[in-house]
Amino acid sequence: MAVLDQISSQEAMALENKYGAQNYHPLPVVLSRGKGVFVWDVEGKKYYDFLSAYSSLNQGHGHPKIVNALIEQAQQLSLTSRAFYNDMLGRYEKFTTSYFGFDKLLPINTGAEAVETAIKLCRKWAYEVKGIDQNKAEIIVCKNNFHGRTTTIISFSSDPVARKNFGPYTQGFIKIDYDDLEALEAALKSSPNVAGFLVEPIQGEAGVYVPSDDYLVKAKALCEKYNVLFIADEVQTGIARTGRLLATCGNCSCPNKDCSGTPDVKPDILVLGKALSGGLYPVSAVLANNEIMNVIRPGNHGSTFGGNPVAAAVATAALEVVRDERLAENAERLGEIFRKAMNDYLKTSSIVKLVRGKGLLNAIVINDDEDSEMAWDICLRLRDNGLLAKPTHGNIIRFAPPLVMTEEQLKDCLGIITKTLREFEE
Ligand code: IF1
Repeated sequence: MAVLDQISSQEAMALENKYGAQNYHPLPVVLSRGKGVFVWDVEGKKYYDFLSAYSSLNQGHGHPKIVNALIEQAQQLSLTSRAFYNDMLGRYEKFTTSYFGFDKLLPINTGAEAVETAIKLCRKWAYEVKGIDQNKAEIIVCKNNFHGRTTTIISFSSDPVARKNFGPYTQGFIKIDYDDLEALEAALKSSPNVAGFLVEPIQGEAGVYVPSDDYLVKAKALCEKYNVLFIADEVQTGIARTGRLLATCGNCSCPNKDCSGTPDVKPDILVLGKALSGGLYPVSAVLANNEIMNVIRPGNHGSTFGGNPVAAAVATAALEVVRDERLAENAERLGEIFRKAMNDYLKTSSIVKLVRGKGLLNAIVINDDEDSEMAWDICLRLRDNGLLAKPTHGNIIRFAPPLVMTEEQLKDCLGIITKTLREFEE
């Protein structure tokens, strides 16, 4: 059978089970096409995509502007490595640093690589600028974090499944409770070697935990007080997902100039990924101002594909789509509609106990224990009813559609979600 011969869902799943490492437990659906907010399985059944590849497809599947940028650049020049200059990287760096309001950008590929880059950058700044003793730098992280799956990152993970049997672990991390300013200040005071605070503005994988309104702004102020770098991991929350260009808001070029969102919390180091490319290509980035980024010198860091011309072209187009189609505003508006409708449903539900989220990063908590199968069974029934979502931890279902969704489509989806949930009500 040639690789591109038409295959059935069952055949596709059997091939993955036989020949693929079993590092995931996917929902049993085999997708073969995507357009906008829709995906189709190999048998031609159509679904609303309510995961967006974990907030990578904020601009929707197959956005023509981004696809064309990919095709045109790929036909022109795909990769030079950084051994030579290319005509795309500098222009992309200028556009993107201005878009988010930073002096410099370090281009990389995946979110985890960008987080690793931020850790290295923070440590080097600690030794060369702050003056911390060699190999003593500490970075504060939050329990129940998710920042990727490399060995250093899982070294400070709270998830035993992500961490167990991958030791020995990287040292230099202090774990504190999320959304706990007292714990943060205590950690900042605990050692003169604290270099940074790495935090998700909303803890996505943990179950879409939205912190208190003043958490990020006060955490940033504490970091300033103790001369510690505030590192925002916006890989999942960034690029308009939470109703603003960045969940930390920050001096951005977002069209919501009169944004009434959380006060500007400008990170010292900003980590981006996922929807930076609209899900078309692995593109991530670390942004910082000169006094931090200039500690990086030739030979300190890099990657073969980091900053390649296709990544530059695709990310530029993806960011232009976010700006020109005002996706942050759409996410804000539709998110309000979604949470209101789900909170109305919750009032008469025996199974949904909580709805939380910001913009179009939302989740419902099923009134069941962590290891119950109900959330999984609900997602299987949602699939049967034409909508794809997946549980995060146990009894939490994340809902994150592409930000290009229309109000009419959202209301259609709310009908599918509430109809499906009713099938599980006692
Ligand atoms: C999986 C979820 C998990 C991230 C944040 C860095 C990264 C991610 C805040 C790393 C990646 C992905 C990874 C994917 C499932 C998904 C995910 F939170 F989005 F749901 F796992 F927790 N920072 N999140 O969310 O970026 O290296 O993957 O490009 O690994 O299962 P990456």
